[in-house]
Amino acid sequence: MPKVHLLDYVAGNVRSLVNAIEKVGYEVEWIRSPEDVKNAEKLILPGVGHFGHCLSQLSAAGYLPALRAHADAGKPFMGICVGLQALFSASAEDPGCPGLDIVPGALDRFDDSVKAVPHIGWNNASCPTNPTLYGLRPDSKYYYVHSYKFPYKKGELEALGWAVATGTYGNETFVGAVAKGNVFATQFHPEKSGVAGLRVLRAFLDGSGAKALSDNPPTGVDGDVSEMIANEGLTRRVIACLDVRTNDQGDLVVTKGDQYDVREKSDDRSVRNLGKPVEMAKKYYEQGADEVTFLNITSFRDCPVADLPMLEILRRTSETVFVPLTIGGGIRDTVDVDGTKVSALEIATMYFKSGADKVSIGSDAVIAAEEYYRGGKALYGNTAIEQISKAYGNQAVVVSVDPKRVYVPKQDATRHATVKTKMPGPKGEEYCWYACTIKGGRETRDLDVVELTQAVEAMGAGEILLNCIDKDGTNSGFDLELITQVKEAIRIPVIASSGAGNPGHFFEVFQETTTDAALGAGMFHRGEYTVQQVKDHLGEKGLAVRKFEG
Ligand code: 1PR
Repeated sequence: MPKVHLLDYVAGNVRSLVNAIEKVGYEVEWIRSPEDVKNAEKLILPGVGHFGHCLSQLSAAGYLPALRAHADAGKPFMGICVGLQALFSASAEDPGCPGLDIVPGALDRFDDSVKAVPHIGWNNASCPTNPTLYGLRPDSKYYYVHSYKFPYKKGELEALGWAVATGTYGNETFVGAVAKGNVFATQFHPEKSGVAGLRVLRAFLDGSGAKALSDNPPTGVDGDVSEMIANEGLTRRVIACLDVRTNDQGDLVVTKGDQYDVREKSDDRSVRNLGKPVEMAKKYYEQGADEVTFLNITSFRDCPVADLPMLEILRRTSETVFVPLTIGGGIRDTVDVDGTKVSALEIATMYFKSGADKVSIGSDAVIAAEEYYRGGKALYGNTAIEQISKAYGNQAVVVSVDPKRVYVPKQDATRHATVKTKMPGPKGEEYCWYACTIKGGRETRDLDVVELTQAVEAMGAGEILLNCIDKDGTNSGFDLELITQVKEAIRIPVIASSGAGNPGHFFEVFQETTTDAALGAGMFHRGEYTVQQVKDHLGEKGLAVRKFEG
């Protein structure tokens, strides 16, 4: 197999990139020292996380001159995500840290006053001067996850000979990909962008992208770019969730509860078995799921370090599923069976190395939030959320919330943030607050969802997976009141979860709230609806969705 060199500086989930490269017929050789760069013909600089962290790691290890020399020598060079950002001169994320300065200009942060940041999801990369730049297509969508971006100004980079593809988030148009000569970089993750992303990787690896560009170099921006980018934007994200646990026979199965009770109603009360995790993840990928989430729902009982089957599930899934994978359950400091202490960061690292893109933290986030308020909102950098987000970036840390409704007769009957509800309580109570729980709903705490989500946002969580125990498995639609309350409290994206029973419920949650994504489980597992049907329905109702490219 032909080779490509990949720079390994511990930048998160490189396994997915390796899988994607192998899928398009290339073999990866690792660069482990600046000396190795000289032997590289085609070189990829992957990257997730923090601009300063990436650049200072590369600088400390002596890579920067070698990378510049590779690019100057005219050899194929590709940057991905922070690997694109590293090509610019600087970033507001770490103003004191210089970039490679191959592309002039400084990155800034998305404005979060009117939209959630990070920008997470499927967006365009449209290049008016070269519409098929490196296999890009104007009507395809690509997976982005970032808070910082290079703001697009018409003609600015083009005047310097760069071909530029853009995406639009809210009222901001940003650089999604740049190319000039032998250098190509994407802000999106081609390895997580399904078939559309594999096409881009192939165009870099087989040289067809660079050749087409040299045959047709950009000659300035023709036509009305604003018209081209008017159709762009983030699509509505539809996520399939698989709750996984060992059944009474010892097999790891996908299960699904009603209000978190996953045992059959029949006399034997066996664990409901809805299928095999890897096969089901692949099925949902092929139906067009924008992400797949695995929740190891009994991890609080088992020792996650010994829990090799979950790692194996990720490894196998990431070989065939080229959309983002999230893993939750048991991400906390723990002690292994042999007495060795293992930190949450080490557990997360194992998951990232096995193919996860994000980890989801449940119980441990509640405990950390309680500490945060007890300590007068002080941050010491010692929580799992802080440590993982510092190492891998905020976007890699999801907090999974398992709230339960607590009804009260009056708004001031509790110190907690209440909502006036359209679904009164058993005694006709008109108000409720949402109490956080731990251990899969088994323990309720004196902490409400507003307190929890604000605390974890301050700690560096990048996204909230908002379940609702009252709604879980009911097929009665999402809890719109809960979602609205949380969306108003925080700036990071929210995934609405629990209660989806048909495609109309997805439309309702996108229409009635400002949720950033919506997740379904039971209705997909029971085969009542496919992910494709949900997306078709959203599309028919006029919402932007990513079409699956087979
Ligand atoms: O606390 O960090 O070890 O994480 C444990 C994780 O396992 C948490 O994310 C928690 O939500 C999850 N979990 C624990 N027990 C259960 C259970 O069901 N008994 N599942 C559980 C949570 C809820 C959703 C579900 C939606 C959609 N699953 O993710 O997929 O409610 O369902 P629906 O569309 O069928 O209504 P830690």
